Amino acid sequence: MDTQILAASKKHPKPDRVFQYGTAGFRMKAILLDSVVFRVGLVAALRSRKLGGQTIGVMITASHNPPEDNGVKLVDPMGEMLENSWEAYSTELANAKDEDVPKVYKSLEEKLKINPETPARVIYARDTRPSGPKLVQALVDALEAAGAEYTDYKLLTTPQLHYLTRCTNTEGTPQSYGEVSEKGYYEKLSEAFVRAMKGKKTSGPVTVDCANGVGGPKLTELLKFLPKASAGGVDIKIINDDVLKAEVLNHECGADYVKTKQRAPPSSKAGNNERSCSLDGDADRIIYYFNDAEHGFRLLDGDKIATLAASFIGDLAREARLIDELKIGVVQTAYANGASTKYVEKQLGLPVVCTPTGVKWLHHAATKFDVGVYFEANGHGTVVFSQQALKAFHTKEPESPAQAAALETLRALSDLINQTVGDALSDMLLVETILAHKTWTPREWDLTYVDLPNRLVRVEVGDRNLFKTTDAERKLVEPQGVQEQIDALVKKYKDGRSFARASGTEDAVRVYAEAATRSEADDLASKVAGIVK
Ligand code: NG1
Ligand code: ZN
Repeated sequence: MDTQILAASKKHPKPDRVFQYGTAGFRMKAILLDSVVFRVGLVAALRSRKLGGQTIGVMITASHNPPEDNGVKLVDPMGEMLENSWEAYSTELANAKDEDVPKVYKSLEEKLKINPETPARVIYARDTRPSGPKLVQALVDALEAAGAEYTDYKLLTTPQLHYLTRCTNTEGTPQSYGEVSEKGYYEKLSEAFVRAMKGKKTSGPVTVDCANGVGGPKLTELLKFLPKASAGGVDIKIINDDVLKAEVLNHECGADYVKTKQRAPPSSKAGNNERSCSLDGDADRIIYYFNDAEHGFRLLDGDKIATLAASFIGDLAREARLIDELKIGVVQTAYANGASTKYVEKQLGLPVVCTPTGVKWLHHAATKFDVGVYFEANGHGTVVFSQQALKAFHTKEPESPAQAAALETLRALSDLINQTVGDALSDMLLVETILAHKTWTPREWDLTYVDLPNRLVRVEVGDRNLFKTTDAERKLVEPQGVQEQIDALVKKYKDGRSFARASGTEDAVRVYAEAATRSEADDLASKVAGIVK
């Protein structure tokens, strides 16, 4: 195997760079990624062998980043993000000299007590970026050199690959997560959607901006499985679904554009008070918004989706008389608007946990609840249900028709929601279901609480690694003295809150600030940015 790995590795030489498995795997300009993807393929094989031949997923995507970027990340058997300790092994292999690749591979095998005879199984997919096919070749070269079995799922959304990874590993067991195919994914979602809607109707259309990414063709496919709008489906108007022109991906559209620019994509023609949403380039994030005749653009971000889901599921749990036996909670990051946190704690009466940025942290914290709702403010999130919760949904004896109906809706939701990872298509159907049940327009949803004005600033610094945090990234411990200066400033602002942390995906420090008024939030953000600069 050594000679095969060495020969294959030589075909994928490493550029003079230091690589790091970050918040979302490896992500950078696609031209730098060839050796990284090759070595990630080797890690996937090792990981699969370590787990007794369970299937590992590899996704090639750079999500909301520009078309010339790409990235690669690993998916663990239950569809979760790669276990933390393996990020370091991936980084180690990614940075090895070309000629040392077989040696580092072998040393990992020995250190982790991996039996090279155990089968290795890997599935993979990619988004629509033009650099994808070449990177897939690098991956295949690694899988062959490492003697792994593999299946190419071609173009998929990131959450579809997570779904397939879990389905593959649970096939034929009582924990089966669904049929192991793309069609199985659409069938599962559409059947669950029909059950969750229970004859309720959505009102008016929803304009879905697909960021000109893989979400466009996949949503078109999903629509073939959903009932027509007139028969209880959703009237979906797809925009920005051009996947043939590479340069338009995430360009003036998509969830990241809408969230950061706080405006609808220029291509959107949605009328006042009409629902709109935007996916990102690999369809694992979603943001809702609408235009209010009086107040203009209104964003319904990840926090608003989390609060909507938590309130609906909380009500169902009460109706199902499960509220005392199930622990329901919401997981956020420091970027969640303070008003949303207050709303969950005070209005919904549910606990909120704050974790560092990055879905893996949120997901992990959410699994500590029976029903864990987690979302990043930027729209990446989902709901996870414990085995105990699922069992209760299926075995609780209802004593009234209302209780039976609530249990049935909970069962449907647990199938509708992609529990492996945030999934824009699944989250969209969840939001549509909840709004239909509540007979809410986006306006009523928006009015549940009022976001505190906030500002996110990107600050270029000499060395972002100097910024070390604690308390779920809400406080700086280094550079010394900086946190004290931030604290002193924050005190001067009504409802002020601000923090600074090094980005895990960009070479910069991010400063977030919120306060009672727009001008105070802007002022606080720029003053804190001035401190960290
Ligand atoms: P960084 O660059 O570490 O702030 C960004 C997002 C995260 C997450 C990751 C992965 C913000 C403030 N940060 O992380 O929420 O989505 O990218 O894509 O939105
Ligand atoms: Zn994404």
